[in-house]
Amino acid sequence: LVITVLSLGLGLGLRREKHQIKPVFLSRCEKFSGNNCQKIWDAFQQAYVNQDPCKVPVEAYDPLIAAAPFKSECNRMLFWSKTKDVVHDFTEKKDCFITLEDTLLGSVLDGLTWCGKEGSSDTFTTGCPGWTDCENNPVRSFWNRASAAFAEAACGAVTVMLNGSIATPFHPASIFASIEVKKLNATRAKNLNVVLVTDEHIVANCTNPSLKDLKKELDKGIKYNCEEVPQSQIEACASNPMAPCGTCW
Ligand code: AVW
Repeated sequence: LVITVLSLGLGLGLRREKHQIKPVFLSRCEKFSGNNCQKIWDAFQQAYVNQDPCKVPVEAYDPLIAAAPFKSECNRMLFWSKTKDVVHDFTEKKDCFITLEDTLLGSVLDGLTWCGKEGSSDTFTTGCPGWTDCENNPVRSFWNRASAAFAEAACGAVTVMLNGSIATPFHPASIFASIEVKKLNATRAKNLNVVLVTDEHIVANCTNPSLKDLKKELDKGIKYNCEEVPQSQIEACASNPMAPCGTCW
């Protein structure tokens, strides 16, 4: 029994050690120079630590966004919805566009799960609410807040990659539709270029009704454009180091 309890305790201790979020946060953060990563970690933690993990509002992350604001990269900002893999394959290989996940906060927290607990100053990475378990969970509130700030910073020509293999490429429940489009401001953003990514099974083209809704929802003054582009063409361009950014589609 003593051995069982000991090894169980050790096992739990090791498992806890393995899932520590702070070293991951700091090492990812340090890859971006010129930032006080400890200060950014503190601003991150204060959003959810010692809170009920279903009661973390988006505003809880305001100090974090203030500690690591998004730069306006005119003509280079890329949004996406249901195209995560093709988009990040492209941005990893070619230095043409910046997605939220290429920024400091986005890359530091991409793929991570975290939450706090009332009466504790710890950060937990297991037993946290899932995306749809409750609306105001720490992970979902972060992505909603970060997406809003990223879209507010958008300027010049803005690009979004949408999925032409699904019936509703511009889905009202998506972060892109429910948050980002609403934050695009015509004084900064001049164009929205939709790249509708298609494969062999084209379900939606640029005449899709949901894209009419997208056009309607845009701030007056933002010019709308839509182009259907095969995924194979995007992948080929990503893999060709000689192809200039403007020639992929
Ligand atoms: P998405 P969005 N359960 O491909 O427009 C778990 O639909 O929403 O694109 N995770 C979820 C759920 C869910 N129901 N819904 C969304 N997510 C998470 C930030 C999950 O991590 C960038 F700037 C999924 O991979 C893009 O322009 C991700 O949200 C925009 O938001 C994307 O869902 C993409 O969001």
